[in-house]
Amino acid sequence: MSVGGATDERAVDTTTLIIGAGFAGIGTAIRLLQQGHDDLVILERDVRPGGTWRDNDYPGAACDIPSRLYSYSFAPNPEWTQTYSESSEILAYIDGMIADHGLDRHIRYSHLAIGMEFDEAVGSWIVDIADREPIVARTVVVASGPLSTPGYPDITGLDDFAGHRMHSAAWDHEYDFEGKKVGVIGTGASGVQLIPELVRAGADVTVFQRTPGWVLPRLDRRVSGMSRQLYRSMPLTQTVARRLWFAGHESVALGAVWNSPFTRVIEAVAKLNLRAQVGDPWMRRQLTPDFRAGCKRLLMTNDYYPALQADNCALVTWPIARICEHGVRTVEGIERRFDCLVFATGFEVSKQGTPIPIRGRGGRVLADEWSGGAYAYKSFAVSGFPNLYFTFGPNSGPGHNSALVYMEAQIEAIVTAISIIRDRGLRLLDVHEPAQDAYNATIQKRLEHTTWNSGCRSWYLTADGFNATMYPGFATQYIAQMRTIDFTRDFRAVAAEVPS
Ligand code: N01
Repeated sequence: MSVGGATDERAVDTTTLIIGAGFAGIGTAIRLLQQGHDDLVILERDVRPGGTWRDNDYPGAACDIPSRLYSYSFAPNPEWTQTYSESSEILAYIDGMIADHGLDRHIRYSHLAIGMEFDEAVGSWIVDIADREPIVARTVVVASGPLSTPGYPDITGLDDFAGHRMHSAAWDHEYDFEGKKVGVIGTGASGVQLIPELVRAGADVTVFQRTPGWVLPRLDRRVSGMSRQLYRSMPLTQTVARRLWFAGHESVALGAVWNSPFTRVIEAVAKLNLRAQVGDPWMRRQLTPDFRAGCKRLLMTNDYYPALQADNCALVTWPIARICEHGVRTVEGIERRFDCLVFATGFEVSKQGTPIPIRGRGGRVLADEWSGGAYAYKSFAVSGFPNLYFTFGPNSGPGHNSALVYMEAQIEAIVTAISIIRDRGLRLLDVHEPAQDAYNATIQKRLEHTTWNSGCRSWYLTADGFNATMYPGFATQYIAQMRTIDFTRDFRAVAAEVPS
């Protein structure tokens, strides 16, 4: 591998190391290559790229954000066949970007990063990789995604179940659901997509719901061949469509982020949707949320409520007491027997942002620094951990707009930082702690006025209600803050020693 060009030339294997070949890692690599950063390596733990869209291939997996907005503006895709694309099409888009930009030669598959330490003297990160030699890199981008490890619920007897079991993020495609008695735990964004498919597949489905979510209609339609031809021949039409969807989602954020009268508007639309789709008053009551819309992810689906009312589906709202050898017992004492249990229970987020142990300047351990709640400067850099950048770091979650819109803003900031290190021949670039503290004080203050502070429970919040996940504002504001980073005022730059 080539050399970063600072004090100890042999010590640096690669200038930039990206951890993860999902959307964030691929997007970062494309923008780095476009800026002339050819010396980069992407570590991927799996044998295929795609991250969340590779792992979440349960039946019905699709994006609940319109495809025009769920793609990079620097890699538009005129070929989307639906307003909301299915996971296979999104994966094909990722594969297409890898092919178009020749990224495969940069990706090291089956390379699992397991820890990293900053060598201050050299100004580089030593990244440990399972069963392989470490790689030394001038800069590292953590793009491993906050929702990458399947989460199982803390229910007594979880391992006692003798039947088949699977998680939405680790689907068993060999299993034939037809005629099987299937219990589904979890009714979040993944649950509402897969439940209708299990009902359609002829399973006898029992849905265990702990908290009903706010459900909005999904305005999906096929994109005609003529429209795709238009998008291909006039790229401007793609930009226009993207802007329209962007504006639409910014208006949703008005109600779903801020605890405001607009929140009532979203709730009213969702209640009308419930009334239109569910005739039975008892069932409507069971499906009516008791928290402010936006606190959990809004659910966009047209076939979830109909599926719950199908003859081969039952909704159970009694809390689960325990999982037994043959099924699930609820608190009223009834044990229901199943052939298969499906967990649509989300992801392990406790280690969010620190998927691996990270040791920075002076031996500072990131997990310790974040033990009271994760924080960063503008979500992408942490003081004491120079030359290290995060995609989807603390308080960067979009909630109600496209993750890719936020990601693109992060990527631009990261590429700028890495270019500064290269162009100025720096050993390290480290954010000033006061700048980071001031930023986080503002973020936490603004969070007070959001729906996430309205007393609900959500994976966005820690058990004691701290929000290190979501950005308290509009995508427009987030993009603006990422474009106006003052690298001179807010960062400490240390030049590499020039060998005499
Ligand atoms: O997971 P979740 P998800 N007993 O954590 C329930 C992204 N995503 O995989 O609400 C009973 O939202 C839990 O109940 P409750 C998106 O960012 C995007 O669905 O905690 N139930 C809930 O119903 C999303 O936010 C797309 O009371 C238990 C469910 O399990 C994120 O992924 C599509 C329980 C978990 O819901 C996660 O969504 C899909 C227990 N002990 C997902 N523990 C797009 O289209 C948990 N639950 C872009």
